[in-house]
Amino acid sequence: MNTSATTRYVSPTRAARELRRGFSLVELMVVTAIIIIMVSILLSVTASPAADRHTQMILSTAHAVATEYRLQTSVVVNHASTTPFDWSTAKTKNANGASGTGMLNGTVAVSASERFVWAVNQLPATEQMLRNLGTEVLTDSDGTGVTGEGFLELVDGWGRKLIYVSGVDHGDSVTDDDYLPEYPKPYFVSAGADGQWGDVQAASGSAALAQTEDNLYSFDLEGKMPQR
Ligand SMILES: [Ca+2]
Ligand SMILES: [Ca+2]
Repeated sequence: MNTSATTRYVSPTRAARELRRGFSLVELMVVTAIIIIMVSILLSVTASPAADRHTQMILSTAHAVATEYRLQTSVVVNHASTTPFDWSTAKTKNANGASGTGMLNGTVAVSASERFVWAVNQLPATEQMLRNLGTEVLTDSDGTGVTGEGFLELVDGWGRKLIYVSGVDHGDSVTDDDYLPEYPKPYFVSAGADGQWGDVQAASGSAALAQTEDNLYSFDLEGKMPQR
């Protein structure tokens, strides 16, 4: 189809003259500055999504591990108590021992996600699923005074520890409730790019609530939204 009938013909040399007349040095500098700003914005936007996508993959895998473990054992790892595992007995899989409510040798706190990893690592199938995430994701880089207390933890795409919860009821006494959405099933959460957990129950418009906005939750990947 010919669409050039209504287009005014401009010779190449005249077009070049008009182009040369059309742009002053100041205008070119402005255009260059705008391009530099746009490229820097693009780079800052694309840098985060890589970690974001990596975190979503980690959350998705962790959720699949929890599901597989539950299918094979009928056990949901409890984040808030010692049941169904007795932490007063020695833990030989990836730590020497633990006692009390998640305390290693009575002194080092073992987080809920570390208890989750310890539990699913007892099962070869789920241990392999976690191991496939790689040593940068399944790591033991926390601990007080020394690097690592002997329990592996899962970290997100920014290298920060994930939280595991087996279900949150804001009416109960779980102290982590302030930054965890109410959801009756197990889930994993990352603090997101800002590294801040925030407070899901904070007043609207508050800084604490805003910190929760980039948090990533494994239940969101299933298209399910919790009560907030
Ligand atoms: Ca650890
Ligand atoms: Ca956050």
